[in-house]
Amino acid sequence: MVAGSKRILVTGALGQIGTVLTLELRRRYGDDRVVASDKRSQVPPELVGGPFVPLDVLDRPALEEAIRDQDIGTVYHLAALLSAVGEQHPQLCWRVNVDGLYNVLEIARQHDLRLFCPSSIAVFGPETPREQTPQETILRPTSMYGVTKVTGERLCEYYATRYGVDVRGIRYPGLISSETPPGGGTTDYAVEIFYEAVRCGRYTCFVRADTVLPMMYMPDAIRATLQLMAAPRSELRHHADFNLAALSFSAGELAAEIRKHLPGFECTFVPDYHQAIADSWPCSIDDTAARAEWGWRPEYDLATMTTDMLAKLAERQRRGTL
Ligand code: NAD
Ligand code: AKB
Repeated sequence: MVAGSKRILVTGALGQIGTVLTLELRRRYGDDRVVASDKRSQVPPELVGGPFVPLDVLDRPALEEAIRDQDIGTVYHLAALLSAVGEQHPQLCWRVNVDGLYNVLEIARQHDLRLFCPSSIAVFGPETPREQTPQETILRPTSMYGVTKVTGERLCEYYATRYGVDVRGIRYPGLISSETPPGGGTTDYAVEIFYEAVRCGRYTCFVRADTVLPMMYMPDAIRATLQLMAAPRSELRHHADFNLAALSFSAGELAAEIRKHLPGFECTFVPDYHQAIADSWPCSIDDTAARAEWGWRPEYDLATMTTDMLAKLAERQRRGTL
């Protein structure tokens, strides 16, 4: 939903979610009404059809100027560092994920913006119940990324209740997409495995075969995002911390599912530093609140996602864009 006639800004628009979300927003609202932005400035061909502004979310004056000049009413704030990169650069992770979000919230408060600010299953930690993790539960993450995501959720809640900012968000699980590669997370193996299966029929996975994490196919994630943003505000009891579930499978089960389509596919499992982060996250998620408050239902299961991913990647390989 667009606030009045104002335009939409997507921060971190060149990332895994941002590229696909920007395209879908432009399809719904028109190319000119969706301004993509990112700290990086090499715009991929699929996004050149609409406006792009280079923006570092840590530069609050530049962010505010862009929001004023571009007549922005809604921000999808996707600029962030993910868990694996965040563990390599914890200080930068805090700055981008917390200070960047704080800048966006402050500008939203002053300019009456609507916001989408995603969270993650990384808010959970080793003490959280791992099966069917409840909406309201222990939030004691052990990764810096998780620490920033809990902080972000609490900041959003504060701005929603204290200042009435309309800020919404989802605790996304690991997202699997055939379009833009992931940006340095723990769940990246569940995307890389597809790319490498199609490219060369082999993959070395950086978590154990029995590692089970909650995942979701990108079309479901985009649909969820836009559905939450379109929900009547009066129906929402939660703001920026909705649990969301679709799929849970082990890395070994994913390899076996791919092998049904590509029988020669070989996957070996060589756990590295990602394993400790993966082991601190839940296996499955209870998303009753999202279902009750805004009608969430996933469409893809492991079999339908795998069929679609492999078909899309094979098509990209034929076109020479893989
Ligand atoms: P990504 O890493 O693919 O993209 C993030 C983008 O932010 C990149 O294009 C990067 O250049 C940009 N960026 C980094 N620092 C910036 C800065 N200072 N100013 C402006 N731009 C900057 O991430 P993503 O997967 O698209 O994730 C988007 C959001 O969704 C993040 O908040 C992430 O925590 C959340 N999320 C993603 C997943 C997932 O599986 N992809 C799961 C849970 C939550
Ligand atoms: C990551 O692995 O860091 C992300 C996430 C689940 O937040 N995909």
